[in-house]
Amino acid sequence: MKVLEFALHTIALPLVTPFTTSFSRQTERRVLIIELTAEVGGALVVGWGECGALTEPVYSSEYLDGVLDVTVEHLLPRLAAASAADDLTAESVAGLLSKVVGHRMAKAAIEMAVLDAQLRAAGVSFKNYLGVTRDRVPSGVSVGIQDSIPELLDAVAGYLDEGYQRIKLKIRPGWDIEPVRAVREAHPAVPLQVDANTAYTLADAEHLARLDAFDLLLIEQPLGEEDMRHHALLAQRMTTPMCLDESVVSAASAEDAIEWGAAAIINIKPSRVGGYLEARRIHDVALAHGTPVWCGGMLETGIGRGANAALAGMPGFTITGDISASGRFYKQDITEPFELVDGHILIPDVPGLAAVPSRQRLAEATVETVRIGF
Ligand code: OSB
Ligand code: MG
Repeated sequence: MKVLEFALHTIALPLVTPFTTSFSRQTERRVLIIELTAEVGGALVVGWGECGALTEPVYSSEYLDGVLDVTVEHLLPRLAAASAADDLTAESVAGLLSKVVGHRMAKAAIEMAVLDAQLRAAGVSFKNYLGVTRDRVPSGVSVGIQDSIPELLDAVAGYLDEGYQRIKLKIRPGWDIEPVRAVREAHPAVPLQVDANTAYTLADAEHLARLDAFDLLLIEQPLGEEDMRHHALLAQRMTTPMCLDESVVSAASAEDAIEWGAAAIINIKPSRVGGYLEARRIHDVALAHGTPVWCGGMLETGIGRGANAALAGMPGFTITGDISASGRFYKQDITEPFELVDGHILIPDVPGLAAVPSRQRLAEATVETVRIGF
């Protein structure tokens, strides 16, 4: 394809309730949406991408303003020659950007917009591109840290009433054993897991092993992003299966984590690993090793949410992911909302990655747009 313009929209969406993790308390989601206008075989096509980065570098080293800077100054210019030769494809984006170290979330958003435009031009759904045969995926919900255990129990009961099939509790030192115990006692049979977002060290092994009493599906990223070996050591001291999120940034690191015993399960987030194509490679590596995966989230708008649902339809995704309904985070999304249907999210089967934003909703939510002409 030949690119005409990348429009980088920074939008702000208020959250229905504050989302507190071990690293931050968010009341709004400020997110970069990429609108790509391109010419494919003489036809004008628009593609949409969404960036996973938060406003602060507290989940990973990337953050919104940094993503904007690297995208404008270092990433988009590297696509110019291929675009001018009408030779740009989604499959070529990662290679063209590979000299830039890291910045995977920024790269992922660009690749996503190109892939969306490419699939739309071809009239192919992401689901079919991936060879997915399922029509829907079970829906789980990530429950933030609450001010008290009664409030947590209320929140969990509300999500279960809505039909969510799996509960993930955010934990941190001081909010771990007792909240998990309370939820487990209130709901003895509910599929339950925890996510610490790197808040512990190996010195906490004995404390974390107390979570083994609660029949958890997994514990997600208890230790630091770079502590692969410590995760392997911790895994030997707990019976709860070890799952990595932050530490797995590529198919190569996924293979390391599996081979070294640092991960029995992997959370795949397309944005964290540089895009949907690398996410698929992680899926393939894990499937070959018999390691289950599930699809995580970054509070996606409908744009990323629909694409995540399609990815999670692949056969290795045997564990319920964090693909909730849009209403879990947003009163008003920028796309048509994804709803829970019998505890599931339906996998979109329309050309492209899935959803497109409404022009009016996008305009209402936009804080700033930067346009890069090609
Ligand atoms: O660790 O999975 C995480 C949100 C922001 C940053 C990191 C994480 C999360 C979530 C929410 O847990 C997942 C979602 O529903 O989008
Ligand atoms: Mg996580």
